[in-house]
Amino acid sequence: MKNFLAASLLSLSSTFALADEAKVYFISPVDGATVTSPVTVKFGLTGMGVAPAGVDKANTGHHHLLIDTALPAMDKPVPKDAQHKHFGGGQTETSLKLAKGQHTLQLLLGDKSHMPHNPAIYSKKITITVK
Ligand SMILES: [Cu+2]
Repeated sequence: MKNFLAASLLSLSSTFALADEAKVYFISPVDGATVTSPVTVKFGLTGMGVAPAGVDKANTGHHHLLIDTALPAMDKPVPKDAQHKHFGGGQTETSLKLAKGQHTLQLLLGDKSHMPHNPAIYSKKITITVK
């Protein structure tokens, strides 16, 4: 009985560990894609839920799209400018106008106050070419 309990607890904790691994990623475009502007950008998220800014709910956040820029400071709210777009309404896609040439895109999840989570949840930085 004791062994059974220990085994159950073990499988329970490994389930939680998996659920903890939240991931944000681009559904489209894919890394290296050649696209035309406006670009439809779709955000994917697993292991967490999307909630609008201001909603205080555990394990949720909203998307930030970083355009042609590096990750911002992780101990401050995500900046809000042309290179840091907030999707505080809980949107999971956008239509993005970009000049011709190469651009980088990266997603960073933020909480109700636009703060990155701890640990921060961000996507791989992808490079696309607008023709
Ligand atoms: Cu935000």
